[in-house]
Amino acid sequence: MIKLVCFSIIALAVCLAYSNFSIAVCVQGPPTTFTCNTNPPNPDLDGIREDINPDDLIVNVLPGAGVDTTAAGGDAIRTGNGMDIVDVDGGDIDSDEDGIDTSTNQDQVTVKDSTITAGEDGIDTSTNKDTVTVINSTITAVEEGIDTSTNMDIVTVTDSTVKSSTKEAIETSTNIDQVTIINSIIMAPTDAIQLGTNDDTITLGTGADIRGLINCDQDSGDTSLLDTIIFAMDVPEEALPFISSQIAAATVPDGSVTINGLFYEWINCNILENQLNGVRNVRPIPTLSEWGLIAMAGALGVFGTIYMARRRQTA
Ligand SMILES: [Ca+2]
Ligand SMILES: [Ca+2]
Ligand SMILES: [Ca+2]
Ligand SMILES: [Ca+2]
Repeated sequence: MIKLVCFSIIALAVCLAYSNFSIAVCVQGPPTTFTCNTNPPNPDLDGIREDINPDDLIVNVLPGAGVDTTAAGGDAIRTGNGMDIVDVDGGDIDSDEDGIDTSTNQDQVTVKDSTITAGEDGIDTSTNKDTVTVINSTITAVEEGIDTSTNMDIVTVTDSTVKSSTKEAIETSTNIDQVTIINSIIMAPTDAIQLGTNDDTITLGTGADIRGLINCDQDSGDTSLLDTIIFAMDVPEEALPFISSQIAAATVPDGSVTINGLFYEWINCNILENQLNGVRNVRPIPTLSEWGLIAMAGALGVFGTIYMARRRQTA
């Protein structure tokens, strides 16, 4: 009887230890690395769930691979308390809860050429200093598109769309956070970007299309803070003095300005920094069909010259 109990306890312990590492269908190996590829089942319908695993995990979603937990429930990719690295490259992530949730500790999430559709947060990196980089991707979330929570976080969005239907598209919460938006649509019903308490910096590059408010400090609007918006977009050289004067005249903590036809409105921000880059209106490089026309004109000219020369000789 004691033997049986012992055996059961050992079996249970083995089971628990094993389950800690074997929840995902995405291929595991080495133990702290998960790779989602295009081998069946694709999309992975169970997702990766490492609820409180303290290990530092690496998750790679490779081009063409998908994780879809909309039927099974739960987050699509959830890592535990370790320092985790999640890299989605050409992938498709779907969940009724979070798309990617990296939990506590310093995590790094990179999403490139991918789509994330989430019923809760698109990317939730929880506490500690997290880095989120989104390139050429679409994140559509019911709650926050990107939520980096407490501690100093760095969020960079390039050539992408980040959209929330009920909350903020980007929310960085407390501590000194840095958000950079280049050539992207950031869209939410009220605050498109919400930076929490402490001195945050948001850099707006060329094509930063913020559809909603930039809220530098959701609770206070404390004037002793140094929440900064940096306007760092390219503008036509001839418009540079006028746009610069518009930024100089814009008000804090609440105000607005229009640059390159895009409207920016902020609340609870303290400093507006002008890093506009005046560019000369360069003639665009001819397209292939235009080159074709140029080549044809050139050829006709050459043939014309030869023809005229021959006529002159025969005359
Ligand atoms: Ca973590
Ligand atoms: Ca974290
Ligand atoms: Ca933060
Ligand atoms: Ca702030």
